[in-house]
Amino acid sequence: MRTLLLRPPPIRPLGGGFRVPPLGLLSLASSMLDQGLPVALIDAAAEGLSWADMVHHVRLMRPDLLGISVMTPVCEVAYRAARALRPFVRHIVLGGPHPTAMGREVFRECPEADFVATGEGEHGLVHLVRALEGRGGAETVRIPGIIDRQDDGGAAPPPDLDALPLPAVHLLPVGAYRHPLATRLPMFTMVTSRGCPCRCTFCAQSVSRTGWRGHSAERVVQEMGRLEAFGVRYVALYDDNFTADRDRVVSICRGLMENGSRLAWKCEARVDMVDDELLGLLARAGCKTVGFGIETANQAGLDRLRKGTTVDQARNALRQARRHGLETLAYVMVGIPGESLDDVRYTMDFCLAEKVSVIQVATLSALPGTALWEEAREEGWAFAGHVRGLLDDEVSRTTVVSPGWPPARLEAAVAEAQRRSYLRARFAWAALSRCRSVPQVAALVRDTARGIRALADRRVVSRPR
Ligand code: B12
Ligand code: SF4
Repeated sequence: MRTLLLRPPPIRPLGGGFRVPPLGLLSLASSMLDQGLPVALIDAAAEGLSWADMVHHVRLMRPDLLGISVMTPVCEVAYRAARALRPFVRHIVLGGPHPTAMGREVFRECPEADFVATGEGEHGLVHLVRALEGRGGAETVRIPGIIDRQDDGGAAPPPDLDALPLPAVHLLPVGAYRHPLATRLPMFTMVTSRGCPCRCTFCAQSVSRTGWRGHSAERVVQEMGRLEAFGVRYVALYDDNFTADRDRVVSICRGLMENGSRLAWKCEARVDMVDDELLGLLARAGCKTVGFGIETANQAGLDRLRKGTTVDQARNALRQARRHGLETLAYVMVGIPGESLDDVRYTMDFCLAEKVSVIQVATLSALPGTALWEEAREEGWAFAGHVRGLLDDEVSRTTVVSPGWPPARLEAAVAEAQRRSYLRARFAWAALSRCRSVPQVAALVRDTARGIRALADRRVVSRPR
């Protein structure tokens, strides 16, 4: 039984400064190997494969099972791959955040799919492969976490994180990955926890609907050490909420320092889940950048999104991080119901006054499964407009037309905020100082030119996390 897990190439190529590993597929592949099941993992985006190359590879491999990950705003990429590869594979399973939110509806959107995987997929995939091996063509599988055309196996229990095998990093082209904030190369990514204890209305969170669960500090230190031994020099931690358990973060930082780790890394945190002492410890343990979901500097806007934080907490967190020499990344949201263009300007003034290193501006977007999605449907808000990626044209997502934010106003506000964010000496200097090689400088120049062209087009733009 041959299984192929595949990330298709982008429809339009991403800028040279941004390409990160498909951690979900990597975790699935690692679990399969751990169970003695053969698996191939192709990151066509990182391998630089064209669509024709990808079809050629799969035609030669003829896998029995093809697995693809789907995110709502870019589901068309996954569906297009399923259509193109259908003739060369026996079964197709789609998993990830979009199938988790949509369930059986995915069969309608993508008739090529045979199975839909919901939630964290490690157990479901292993059981599906075993069932397909043994069932000799039966139509239904009834596995928790797997929906087939006849049956729904129900929810899969979330895996014990520390029981999952360490990621089989060798399956991916480690040297091909890039992140604009990486201060060194090679870089890789990791998640040390899944889920989040908070409930901001716009957040799809990850597929973990069970609150927050973390790997033990020992396991995190071990995994980072293994990446370092593999030659990786920078790690972007993609946890939704890295600092949710303060004691765990303290142990991770101490563990890294005791091991003499030389890794540089970044993480994401909530402004109410850091403090001066913790930020100092992060910096001493190799952290270079902390990303904060600032969203808005207006308390009413934060409350409207049920963010659960205050503007003072945001100011303190940004100042404390800076005091410890950390770069700060602020995620800012345009289109919050009840806010005006002046409110957005005020938020940008706030970030600029706090000398935030990178300000990422996005529009309010309602993803299925979120409280905002329900609110938008109940209130009859239109779903319209596309958010185009600054460096990646296929990062487009439906934007809600929330009260007070007709598309033209939203577009103008985003364009103005992005100009203020990206056309800044501080931003340019920080980006340049992160470059360690001539190709990195060349990629920066290319991406900058592309970004400036996009800004000049005045398209509604947003950059991925
Ligand atoms: C890293 C990341 C990225 C990376 C890389 C994504 C990738 N290909 O792996 C980058 C930065 C490129 C990215 C981009 C975007 N992202 Co993103 N991203 C994340 C982030 C922070 C971590 C993902 C991760 O690695 N998780 C850890 C792994 C272990 O979990 P996982 O990927 O969910 O995989 C598990 C399950 O989903 C399932 N599974 C996944 N795939 C499959 C496939 C099969 C066959 C099976 C059986 C199971 C299965 O099993 C896996 C193991 O348990 C998540 C938030 C989060 N914490 O999950 C957002 C998240 C996935 N991103 C999201 C979004 C919206 C985007 C963008 C569309 C953003 C935008 N502004 O437009 C872009 C799309 C860009 C593009 N062209 O593809 C949303 C998706 C919501 C949704 N309903 O689809 C999330 C959940 C963030 C959020 N809270 O809103 N993202
Ligand atoms: S936006 Fe951040 S803090 Fe809010 S629920 Fe999502 S991950 Fe948690």
